[in-house]
Amino acid sequence: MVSTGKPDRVRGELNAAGLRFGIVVSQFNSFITDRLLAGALDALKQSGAADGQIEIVRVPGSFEIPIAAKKLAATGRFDSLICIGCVLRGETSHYDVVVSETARGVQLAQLDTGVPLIFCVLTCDTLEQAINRAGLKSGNKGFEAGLGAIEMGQLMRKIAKSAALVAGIAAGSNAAQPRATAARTEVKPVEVRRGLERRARRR
Ligand code: INI
Repeated sequence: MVSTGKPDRVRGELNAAGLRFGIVVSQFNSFITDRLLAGALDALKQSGAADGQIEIVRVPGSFEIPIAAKKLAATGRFDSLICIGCVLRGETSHYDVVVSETARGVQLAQLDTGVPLIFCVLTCDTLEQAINRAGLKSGNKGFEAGLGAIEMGQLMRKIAKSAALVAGIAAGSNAAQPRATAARTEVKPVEVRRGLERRARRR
């Protein structure tokens, strides 16, 4: 590659062809999460994904998203996953616990597995705010998550490809060394044997 002196910009294209997606959907506040799911599917399909490229898994609440997402990511079947949930602030501190543990769990799962997990868990004070973010006034966050899943899936493939290329080049230059070593160890016993044979004939 010829260097232009400018930093390389590596981005994933918004093309879902050939990518495999998993979607984990919380059933809690399904009135909202179903709309987010519809938005995510819309983004994937508009970008070229067929039904067979998408797997949908449902969990009881947002708190259960991380374990399901991690298990799915660990199968190696997906380029990226979308985590959909909606947590509404109530009177208790349960909201804070569910929000922070869900976010923490999803982040840990993507770092542990190396599979991008797009965080599409709405955390709102009111149902009205959630409705607005699920397609009414502020767009559909599920649609944005769908685009994020495509971009990250493509980006991961690009990074893996360039890493494999670099590893291949490195293996190519190192490969000469073990072969040479192997050749030396193969030749040596023959030379030693011939020397011994010559010496035996002289006697
Ligand atoms: N789960 C949600 O996804 N949203 C909520 O608003 C919510 N509230 O408010 O409690 C919620 N709770 C359930 C939680 O996610 C678990 O399913 C439950 O605690 C069992 O582990």
